[in-house]
Amino acid sequence: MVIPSSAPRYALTRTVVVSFLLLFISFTLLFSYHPPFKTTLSKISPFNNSQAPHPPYTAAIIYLARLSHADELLESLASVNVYLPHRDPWPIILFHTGDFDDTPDQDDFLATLREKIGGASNRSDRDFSDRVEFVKLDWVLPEGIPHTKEELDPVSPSSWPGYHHMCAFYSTKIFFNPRLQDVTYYLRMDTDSLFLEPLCYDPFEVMHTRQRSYGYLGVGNDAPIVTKGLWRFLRDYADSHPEVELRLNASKTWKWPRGSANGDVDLDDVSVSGYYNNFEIVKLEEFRKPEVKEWLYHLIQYPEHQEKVISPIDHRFDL
Ligand SMILES: Nc1nc2c(ncn2[C@@H]2O[C@H](COP(=O)(O)OP(=O)(O)OP(=O)(O)O)[C@@H](O)[C@H]2O)c(=O)[nH]1
Ligand SMILES: *[C@@H]1O[C@H](CO)[C@@H](O)[C@H](O)[C@H]1NC(C)=O
Ligand SMILES: *[C@@H]1O[C@H](CO)[C@@H](O)[C@H](O)[C@H]1NC(C)=O
Ligand SMILES: *[C@@H]1O[C@H](CO)[C@@H](O)[C@H](O)[C@H]1NC(C)=O
Ligand SMILES: [Mg+2]
Repeated sequence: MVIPSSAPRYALTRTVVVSFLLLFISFTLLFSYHPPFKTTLSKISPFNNSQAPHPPYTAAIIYLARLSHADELLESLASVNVYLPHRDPWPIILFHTGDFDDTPDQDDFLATLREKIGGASNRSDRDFSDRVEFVKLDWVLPEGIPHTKEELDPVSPSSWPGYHHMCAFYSTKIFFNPRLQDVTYYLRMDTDSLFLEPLCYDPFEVMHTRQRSYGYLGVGNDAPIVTKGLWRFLRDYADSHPEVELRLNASKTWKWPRGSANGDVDLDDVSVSGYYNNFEIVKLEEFRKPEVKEWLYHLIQYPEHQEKVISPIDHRFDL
């Protein structure tokens, strides 16, 4: 796997950043390399929002929220309010798993938000806090894996199962979430993601006018401990999907790991590159294409696949 030496190395201390690596893989399968999003943005002139007609797309800013992280979420929302320009007052969707079920909890949160940002923003005719929506998610563990921490022995017991649900949500389920059905682009923010200075362009406009599918912050790689089995899974997938293998073969940036056939390299020690997606912009339609759905379908079947995983050294990798 080739990672440009200039690629930022983020301290990805949290485990199983599967969400971003799976996205990376999806996109590696789908698209040839695009230069990082930010390199293209400087060419775009600042957005002019005076009396612009409705754009031919819809957008949303999304978070996965929890009450325990309400303070940092408020900070993040305040930064969106102040620094993110927009041609339309797109909704801000706070996905949650029950923390905001009660209307008083929602009202309290919004009241605190209003207090924090000081009333109506100047940039839209709709108050910022009026754009906030709460959307409940029902998280269920996949069939085919043990459902207790003790039996499952997850790589990071302290973050089981929430973090793992989060990964499954952002890597597969989100593309088919009913609330996002008619949304063209979403911008994901984590509760600890912040805009630090004004953005001089509307990112959704940029995605649209430049016909982009994905915008991201950087490329990094996870500790191999959290991606065990992934290379073999990919290898199996490519074997059973020649059209995918053909695309991988043709890619200038994608490489199977070298040196794994002679026994020197255990694939489980080889890191997998992925997008660092605490901030990302996604064109949903791209992830709903049949060939991507097929990949996502295989991903969610993975617990069963694990049963038939083979020897740690796979000779087919000596390409
Ligand atoms: N509701 C809910 N939200 C969660 C849970 N775990 C993580 N999140 C949220 O999901 C988003 C992503 O989680 P992070 O902990 O930032 O995971 P990450 O981006 O892979 O890790 P970092 O690189 O350290 O940021 C954040 O907005 C979290 O607040 C959970 O168990 N429940
Ligand atoms: C912004 O757009 C409006 C309407 O299209 C136009 O009249 C105006 O001149 C534009 N302003 C700038 C600074 O480009
Ligand atoms: C909105 O903008 C006007 C001037 O353009 C300014 O006087 C006013 O204080 C602003 N209001 C807020 C809430 O920022
Ligand atoms: C991809 O490349 C490998 C190694 O050159 C080759 O064995 C394989 O047949 C190729 N696959 C396809 C689908 O072209
Ligand atoms: Mg994060």
